[in-house]
Amino acid sequence: MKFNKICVLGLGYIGLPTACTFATKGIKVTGVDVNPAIIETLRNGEIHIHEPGLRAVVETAIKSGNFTVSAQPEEADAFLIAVPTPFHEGRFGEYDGRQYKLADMTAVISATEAIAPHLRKGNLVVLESTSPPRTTVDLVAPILERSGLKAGSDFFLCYSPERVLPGQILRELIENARVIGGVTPESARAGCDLYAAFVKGEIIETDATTAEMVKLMENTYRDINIAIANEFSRLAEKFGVDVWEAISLANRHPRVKILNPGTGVGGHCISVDPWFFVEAAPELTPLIYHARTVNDAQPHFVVEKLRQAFSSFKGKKIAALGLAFKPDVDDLRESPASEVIHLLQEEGALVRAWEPFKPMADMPGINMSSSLEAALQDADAILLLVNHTQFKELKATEIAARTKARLIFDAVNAWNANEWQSAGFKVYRLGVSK
Ligand code: SAJ
Repeated sequence: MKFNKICVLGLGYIGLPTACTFATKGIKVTGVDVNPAIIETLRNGEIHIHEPGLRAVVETAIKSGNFTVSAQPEEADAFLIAVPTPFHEGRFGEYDGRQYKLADMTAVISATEAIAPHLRKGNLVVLESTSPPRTTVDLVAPILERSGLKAGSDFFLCYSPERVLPGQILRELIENARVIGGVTPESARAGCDLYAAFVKGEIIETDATTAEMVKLMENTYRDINIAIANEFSRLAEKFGVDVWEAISLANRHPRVKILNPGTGVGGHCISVDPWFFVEAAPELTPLIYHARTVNDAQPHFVVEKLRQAFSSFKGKKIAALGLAFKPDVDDLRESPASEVIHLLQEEGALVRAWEPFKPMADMPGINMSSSLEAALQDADAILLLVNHTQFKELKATEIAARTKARLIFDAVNAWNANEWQSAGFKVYRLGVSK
């Protein structure tokens, strides 16, 4: 099948790179977003996302004349839905005493409704947003069929999960294997034809519900593995062991690959997606549920560990380094680092946060520093929360000369404890008993 024009709904971390990559392959792309600020930014040739290499791809796409933006979808050969699927704030389900979060599918529903009037016979619609199992057949298909056309026979319908890692999006978009789940085999085939425009990895056809489940399984698998690493950090402290050393030794086993403990699991994927399984089948998911609660509790564990350094946090001046949800990205959503800061502030600590990827971010209730210098000024302690490359490269002796703080807490195993001790710091590390 040949696609001359596509419409991409949602110009976020996935939609924008995907839309522009298609445009660089000679396909006319209309990028659609409901947020006027995003449309305005892109029309001015700017981008609203920090992602290595994205600016160049967007510029190439715009210059080629193939990429335009709009507030509304229009007729096209294919429609891609890449809108957020967060969970509802403040609304929960309950099963057997376990409270679970609920998926908010509002954006998927509105995007699908916006496509329906433009849908023509022979079109392809692909849902990329991470969604609960059966969303494509039970939610998206019925809305599109209000057009009078039948999914699978009049138009093709697929679910194809994005699997790209923030920080590596443009490379992974092209190189990763791509799963295309069709509501019919013909739909899957049409989806393959579309993504073959740029995907160099393997393209694998399956059905839509399998593809949805594959995506949720991938992120749930990672969440559970991070949870066990976090639980190991707690056990190591109890038994007087250095968890980082123990993990590196365990990982010499040919079939063991333990992940890293840290401040918890952030971002808008791994901390959200496992809940879709729990909501869909709470009676079948005790492990998934408990892994989520272990990771959600990890910021509290970090604060408990810090208590070894301070009998009370009241009035203590703390420089917190890193607010992003993970290393070397500027995304501060669902960041466990900010939760650690909020918890410390609740107990009276005076925290100044330094996030080099978004120094002026507006984070409600967090006192952002305009520079590392300003964060370190007057600090009693330095708290390292995110393993950004530029933090790893900080030299203990140089920092010692720039602050009166003589205590560090490293939650991410970024710094060499001996080096910081020699520079005069008292060192605390997550997963290491003192
Ligand atoms: N984290 C740890 N320890 C680790 C690894 C990660 O604490 O050993 C933390 C990170 O600091 C972060 C969170 O987990 O707070 C998630 O980070 P991540 O790098 O594991 O994943 P994401 O959310 O950036 O991207 C994931 C990826 N999924 C998998 O690796 C299975 C990516 O491929 C998906 O496309 C993405 O979710 C998504 O959009 O669903």
